[in-house]
Amino acid sequence: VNGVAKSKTSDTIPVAAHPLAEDPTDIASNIKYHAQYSPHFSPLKFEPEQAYYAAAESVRDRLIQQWNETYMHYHKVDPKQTYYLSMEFLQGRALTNAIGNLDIQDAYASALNKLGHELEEITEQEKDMALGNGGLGRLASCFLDSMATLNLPAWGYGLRYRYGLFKQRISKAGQEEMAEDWLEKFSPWEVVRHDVVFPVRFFGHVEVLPTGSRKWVGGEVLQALAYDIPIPGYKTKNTNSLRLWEAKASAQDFNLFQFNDGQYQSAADLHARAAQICAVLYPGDATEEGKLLRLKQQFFLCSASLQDIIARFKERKEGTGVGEWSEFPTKVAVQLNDTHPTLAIPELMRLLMDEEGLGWDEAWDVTSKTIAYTNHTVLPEALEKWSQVVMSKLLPRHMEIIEEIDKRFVAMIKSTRPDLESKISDIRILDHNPNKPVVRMANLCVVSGHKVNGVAQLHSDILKAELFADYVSIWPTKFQNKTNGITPRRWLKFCSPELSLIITKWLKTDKWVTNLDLLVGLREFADNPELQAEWDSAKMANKQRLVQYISRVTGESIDPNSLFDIQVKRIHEYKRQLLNILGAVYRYKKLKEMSPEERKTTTPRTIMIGGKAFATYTNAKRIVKLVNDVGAVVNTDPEVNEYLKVVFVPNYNVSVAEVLIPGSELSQHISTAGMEASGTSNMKFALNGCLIIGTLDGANVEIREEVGEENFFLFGATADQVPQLRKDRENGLFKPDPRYEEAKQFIRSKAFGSYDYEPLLDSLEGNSGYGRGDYFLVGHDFPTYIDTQAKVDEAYKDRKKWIKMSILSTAGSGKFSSDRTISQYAKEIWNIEECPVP
Ligand code: 4GP
Repeated sequence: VNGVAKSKTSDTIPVAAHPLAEDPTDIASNIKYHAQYSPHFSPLKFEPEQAYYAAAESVRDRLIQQWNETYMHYHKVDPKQTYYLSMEFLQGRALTNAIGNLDIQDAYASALNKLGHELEEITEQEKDMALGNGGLGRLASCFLDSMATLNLPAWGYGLRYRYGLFKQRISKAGQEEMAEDWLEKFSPWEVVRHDVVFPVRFFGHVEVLPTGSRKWVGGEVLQALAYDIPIPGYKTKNTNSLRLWEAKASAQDFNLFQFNDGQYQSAADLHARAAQICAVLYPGDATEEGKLLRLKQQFFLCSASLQDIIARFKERKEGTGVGEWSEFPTKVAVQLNDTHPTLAIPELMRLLMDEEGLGWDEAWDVTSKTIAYTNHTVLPEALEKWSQVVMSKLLPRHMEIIEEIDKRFVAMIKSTRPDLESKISDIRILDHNPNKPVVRMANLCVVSGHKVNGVAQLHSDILKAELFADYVSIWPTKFQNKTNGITPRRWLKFCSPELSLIITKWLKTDKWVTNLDLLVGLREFADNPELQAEWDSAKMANKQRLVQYISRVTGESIDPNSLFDIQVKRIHEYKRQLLNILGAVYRYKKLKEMSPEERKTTTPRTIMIGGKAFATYTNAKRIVKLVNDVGAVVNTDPEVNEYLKVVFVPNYNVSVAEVLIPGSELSQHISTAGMEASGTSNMKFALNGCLIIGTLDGANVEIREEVGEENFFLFGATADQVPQLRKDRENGLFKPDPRYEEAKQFIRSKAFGSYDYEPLLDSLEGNSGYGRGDYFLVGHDFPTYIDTQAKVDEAYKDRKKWIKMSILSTAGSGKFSSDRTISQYAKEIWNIEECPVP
């Protein structure tokens, strides 16, 4: 069933080791069974690492059981199913999540106790499954959790990167990137599916058959091998799949003759090329080779996934005799997570026409009804454009299909919308710029998909008013908003168990875990001193945990009574970590100027910043270096370090977030308005009772509405002011605040070491020019940022009031459950329904 090893029977293993044991003694024996019989470790050792693998394998047995039942059930009912295609999934650790969702946490804790281990120590052994980069990858993983919890037939498809995203190390030079070896030992969560393999072709040419139909032949063919990760829902049997593809070459491609002749490399040439495909996420794309590799990765994901989806569609139709292709969109919804999987569009067209024999119109009808697209950013550099030359070489048949889609779109505009004729060159898919002809992937998605959505109200409004405005006039009902969400299981219940217990106690129910709107019930107790005291002590316990973590990974000792102020996200100029650190520099300078008495009246702060800078993004790396340099000076300055610490948290990932967020009190979401599509960590912080200092950007707008403006520290220009402010700047009308000049000057004075920060600071100067002119408006927003930070300092002095605001922040976060988001996708885009396993 579902290609999984037959379940073990009692004559091969002791009865007590039954995979579904409930009793801690039986679970302990099950764990021991895995420790002894799994081939991975010596049975003589049972140290935390072995205990982790053995415990994980015993949990996996349960997951596999439920996962098989789920598969069988979907197979029988044959509901419409969603497939979420994404180049990234940031799953984080699985063990805590799995036992939490299966509601067997306590049994596992006491089973491990019996074996001489602490659950917490065991879960710490697990490496994060680091198959993502940022927001859209973590969003995909939250979505998987919600899909299973809501009993929705919905799977994820991605790639099984050998090294995923890089591991960040901080040295004197700043950020260093290292390969993240998440598979160093093995992953107990994946089930390799030798029965699920599809060929994926690259290069070659198109042949015209005598029938007139076209066929893509030649080139090189790799094999896509499936690895399934079972995805359990919270307290439900439904266990969905995240299917990750690995690229392989077959034995025929191993040239034994060459090998025996000593030509080892060329003998295994295709095997080496296959290994490149799934080596890393986002290989550098400055070179032509890098670009080609990224395109190969994208196509590999799309082709393997669609062949699999089609095979399942046919399999479920078998025997009923109703294999009509027009039914396909009533059984299949494909969601493209940003433009990376856009090639799913021409690939589905190709499979339907060239492999299944459909005509263009029929194939187009099926494709456009099946596929929908989510946009996650308006940054121009992130809107993918692929060279037509490269595309024609790597995917000649797909290029033909894209050309045809483009041609038909242009013809449609000419015949039905003459008013748009002057804009055709902007809105068509192909950009025929003679210097660099490209395919515009976002345009291909909008033209071909049946729905397009943004990820927060403001972002969706901006898409409609700007980026996709002309398309809105053509297809007014195609565009939607789906405000992002986060799973309350991982991001509250499991990462902050103390706070969760308090919430459950005061709401007199734990139903909030699957109905987050219930949190609003906390509002009536926000002034209650008893709740406040409990809340305060739970937050303090989380802060203490964070203190220990920081000490362990950075050696820095931080004061748990200081205000914990956190900004964690990818390092990017638009996210403005530079504004944060300039603010810290200014704060430091002012503290230095104060008398010891005066200092005592200030609010002590620990500013923590974490995030990875893309390896080739020079300014982002300079920002990382600056944060570290400022920390090195401030934290060793005996005059001020009682009042201020600046800590760079290395190698930010999901597990690190699970320690940082529960211990946070203030978090910074300070992007230039209009540039952060949504943000999702803002939701996690707010849910954990952390107050936000932020701009009116992305989902901040909605968070502020929900938690109440009095519980949100707002500053900065609004999205509609930004264009004029940039123009003013260009016209030399910007008048910098003296405090801003002071902060920059302090860095220039080499107060934080001799590193050359001039190129970074220079990006803030001048009126315009590449990398200059303060495009992100740090200078404009600096004064209100500093003023608002002063308000934060004042508010923190009133402990009772702060705790009340914290409670109200959690109480107002109900909207941001990914269960809500996914229900909306299910109803308004996918048209799928729940299919609970009995
Ligand atoms: C991110 C956006 O930057 C972030 O605002 C949003 O919350 C997240 O997607 C999920 O929608 N974008 C990316 C990306 O991660 O690679 O473009």
